[in-house]
Amino acid sequence: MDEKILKIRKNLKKKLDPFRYEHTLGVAFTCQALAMRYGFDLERAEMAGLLHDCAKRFDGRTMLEKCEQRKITVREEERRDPSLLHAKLGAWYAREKYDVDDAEILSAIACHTTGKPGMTLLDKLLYVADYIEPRRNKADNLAEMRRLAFLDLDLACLKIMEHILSYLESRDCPIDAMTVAACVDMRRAVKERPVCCPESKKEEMTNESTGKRNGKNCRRRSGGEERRRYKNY
Ligand code: DGI
Ligand code: FE
Ligand code: FE
Repeated sequence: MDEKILKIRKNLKKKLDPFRYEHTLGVAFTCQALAMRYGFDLERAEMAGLLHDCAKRFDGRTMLEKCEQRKITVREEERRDPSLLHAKLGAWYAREKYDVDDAEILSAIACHTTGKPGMTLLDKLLYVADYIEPRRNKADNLAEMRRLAFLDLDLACLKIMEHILSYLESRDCPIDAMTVAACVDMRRAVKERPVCCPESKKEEMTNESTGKRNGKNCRRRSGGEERRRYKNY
């Protein structure tokens, strides 16, 4: 794998502009750091990071043409805003030109711009890494998201999605239904996830709020509890 990674890196250095290449390295590195934290294979995380923007070297019209030539399905929203296409076109390049046959890596590349409902761990690692990588400097919540990413990946993902949506709304940008669906799904996932309580807290739990999951005592987290946890970071 090492040799393959080096070859891809060399190729991307030639193909991408220097800023995009630096961003790419930052995302690959951040994917690896998050993979260490959340227990994902480091090489697969690096590969997803390295290739995620490999198609971001064409203008919108060219990407639209390339998708049509390659019979890649283009939704109405993508036709209206073809810059979104670099994600799925990138997944095509990863498979056809960079010889990646790992479906999870291809999925993460394809959904890295909008997200999607039911994101896998790798989808989330890449989505968050793309936003927080060290050379990003525009978003006003970067410091907070960089910290949160290593504490609670799902919550970081949700906060980033919400931030992007409000940014797009404030600028009257067309919003892809997939971006909204991804955010709604992540909000549901964060709200519904169980909290496994430490032994010492068992007695604090009422019968009503106590349930069993994976053999451990759990309860559903309320919105208030979620907000308190987040505020404490
Ligand atoms: O390719 P990058 O710049 O590294 O990052 P990216 O692939 O996440 O693209 C970032 C841009 O995509 C960011 O400015 C927000 C935008 N974006 C995400 N969802 C939507 C969107 N833009 C529009 N118009 N509509 C969306 O639904
Ligand atoms: Fe991108
Ligand atoms: Fe990117």
